[in-house]
Amino acid sequence: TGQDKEMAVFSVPSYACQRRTTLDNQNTTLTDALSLLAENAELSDEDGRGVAFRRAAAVLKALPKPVTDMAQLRGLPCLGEHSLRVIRDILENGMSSEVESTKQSERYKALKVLTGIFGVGAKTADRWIREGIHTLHQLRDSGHTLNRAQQAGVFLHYDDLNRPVSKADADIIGETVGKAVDAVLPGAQVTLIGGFRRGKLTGHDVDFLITHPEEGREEGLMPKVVSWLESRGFLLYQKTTRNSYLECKDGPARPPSNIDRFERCLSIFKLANEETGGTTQLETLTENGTEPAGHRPWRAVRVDLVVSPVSQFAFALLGWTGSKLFERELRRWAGYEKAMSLSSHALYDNKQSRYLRATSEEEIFAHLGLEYIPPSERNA
Ligand code: DCP
Ligand code: MG
Repeated sequence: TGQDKEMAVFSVPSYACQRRTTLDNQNTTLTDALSLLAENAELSDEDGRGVAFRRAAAVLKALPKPVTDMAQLRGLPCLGEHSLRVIRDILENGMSSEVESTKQSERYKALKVLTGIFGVGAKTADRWIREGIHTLHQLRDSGHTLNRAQQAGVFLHYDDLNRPVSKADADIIGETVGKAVDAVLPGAQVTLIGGFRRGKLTGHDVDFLITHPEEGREEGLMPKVVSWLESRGFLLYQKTTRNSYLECKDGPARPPSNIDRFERCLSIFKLANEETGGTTQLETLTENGTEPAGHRPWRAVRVDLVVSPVSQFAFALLGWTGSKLFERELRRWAGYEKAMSLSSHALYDNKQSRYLRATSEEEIFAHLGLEYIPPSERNA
């Protein structure tokens, strides 16, 4: 019809890993609304609903223009009945009553506060809410025994860890990590991964991938890096684990044999403020027992370190660059469309019953029969 001609008609492939999604989102009102419902579902242990909302939001993020009319969405993938209802409400009434009531609900507010604590996930938060704990004060007065991460999260660094980290902060931390790695294993390489590699200007943490060009030299590297950082006062908290990635549900069918070398360190960095001199430090503490942010010359920042053997580097790089939905879609594409299992360690071809090697992300996309998508276009 004549009306359709004036309206932009969109066409989008079904898997997010087939699309170029930049940070230039033309539909933020709609995607914010769907992301909030996704977050609420995920926090309520409804992962299926969460993914459905995330996929719908990702389709809208890939559109070159703002959506103004429901007719423009005809034929687009991943837009279920529920997501379409939310979009229609916003286009017609300027808001979705479901989104607004979720945002206002005591449960959602409490989930946000409690999962804002370092080391507290949806399950723990849900258990506390069922006990009537909705705020940090109620948690503190409840007499619950908190683990080391949670104590750091509640009492020491709650505000800092819930403030976005800037790219400038990420770069300063990158220099420090670079120095540490260089000191304990010359020749080892540090790469910025996660959201900052995708070009984001802020993040909830800073992620780094460490490797060495000679296979095996990276073994035992993490504890040395951590001691170097710790002895110089850069760490407020750290917990080093092995293979945590493999324990997640979407892990690969089978890991390669040298898998146990994969190490990860979840840490909290002490980042010095730019302008240190001048202000005198006050001795007063806030009610939480936290030093007020304005009166101390540093802030706490979450930093995630991962060590990978060079043979797995391309897979680790691809797997840790994100976005989370892009990663999920890559694995879904590999499994459903190619009968392959992709992890951040390897790619296994189920038909050929063998691992496919790769030394670059480009090669992995090629193995998967996908056009190469650079990090800045993986913001699904
Ligand atoms: N990742 C993953 N599985 C995990 C942990 C991480 O697939 N168990 C991947 C997907 C993420 C990337 O690693 O994109 C980094 O994780 P973050 O949670 O730090 O996510 P981002 O860096 O993308 O976002 P933010 O800016 O909030 O830090
Ligand atoms: Mg990150």
